[in-house]
Amino acid sequence: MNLKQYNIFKVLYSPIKGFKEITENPTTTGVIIIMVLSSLLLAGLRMSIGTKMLVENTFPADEAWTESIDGWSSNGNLTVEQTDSIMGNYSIRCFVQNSSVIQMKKTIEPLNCSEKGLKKLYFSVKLNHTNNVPPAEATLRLLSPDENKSFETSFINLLNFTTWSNLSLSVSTQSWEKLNCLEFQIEWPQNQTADLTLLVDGLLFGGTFSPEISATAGNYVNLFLYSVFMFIISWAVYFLAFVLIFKVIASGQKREKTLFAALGYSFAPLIVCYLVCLVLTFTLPTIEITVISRLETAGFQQWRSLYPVIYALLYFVPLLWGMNLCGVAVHFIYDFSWGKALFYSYGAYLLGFFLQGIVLLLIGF
Ligand SMILES: [Ca+2]
Repeated sequence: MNLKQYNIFKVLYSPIKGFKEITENPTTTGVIIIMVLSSLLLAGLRMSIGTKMLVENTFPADEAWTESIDGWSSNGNLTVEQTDSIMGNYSIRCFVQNSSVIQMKKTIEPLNCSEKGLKKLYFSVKLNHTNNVPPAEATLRLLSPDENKSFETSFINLLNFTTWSNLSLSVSTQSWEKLNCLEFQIEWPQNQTADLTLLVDGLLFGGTFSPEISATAGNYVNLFLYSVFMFIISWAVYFLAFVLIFKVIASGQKREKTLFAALGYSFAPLIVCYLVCLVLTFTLPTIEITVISRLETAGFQQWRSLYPVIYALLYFVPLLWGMNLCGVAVHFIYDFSWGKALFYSYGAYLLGFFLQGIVLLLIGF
């Protein structure tokens, strides 16, 4: 196949000549090639990003442990707290009257931590003592039915008093095979009895990572088909916007077929933008996204510094480039002056951009 005959690249480096030829001989074959090339690149770009983002596997996979009081027990009153939570919709709230100790326990199905590679425990806690006295000790215990296998650690030095403390503790020293209970205990000096509240949220095990998107042929094909689908939606919606506008200002001129083909060619900049983005992502390091993301690490900084460039290349550059290409096309299709052609093309293109947003919202993307 000789790509040259379809003017795909001519509209990029010499748009006036390119669109003159396209309007004289409108064909959608070139647009189909643009669709395939841009979708192959976009699928590659998504995969490149997805394979470099390693997401932490957690157990449970959702927030189930702190969304209901199932399996929880305590030395006080247990409720779910809706107005003060860190993850999900609820935290677990325990209230103890006139005491110096508060204790909460979560019993779970026996869990083989070593088999699942669970090395870290994440949790968030928030305390309240009615007289605002800071606690003297805070203990986490991991228990198994075999009492010889228990793990206990103090986290008093990691606690904020009165605000949420988001903690991650390494539990890799234990080769747990049957962990079935997690216990939190906060103690105040014995002469400091008061009404106590303890909130627990975001209780999860973690420690292993897997790519957000695995590099498999099946995933690549899915991403490609998704990109093709998005391309077709964009093409149809922009065409609708241009027909709406040019029906009014160029009534009597039946040039829809030419307009349809020319609009498809205005997506040619996507090939350049996606290709540059793809090459840029090759320079980015692999990053681990933990339950508590550590944005200060060098890898994240590199991602963050490239983010505006990638964002511009994915959205603004194709939009600005495409609307100018449409102006050139409209100049030839409707025989408008350059000023008039560009003016109405900008309007129609922005209407298309807006309609596209609505359509994507309606179909749930
Ligand atoms: Ca929760």
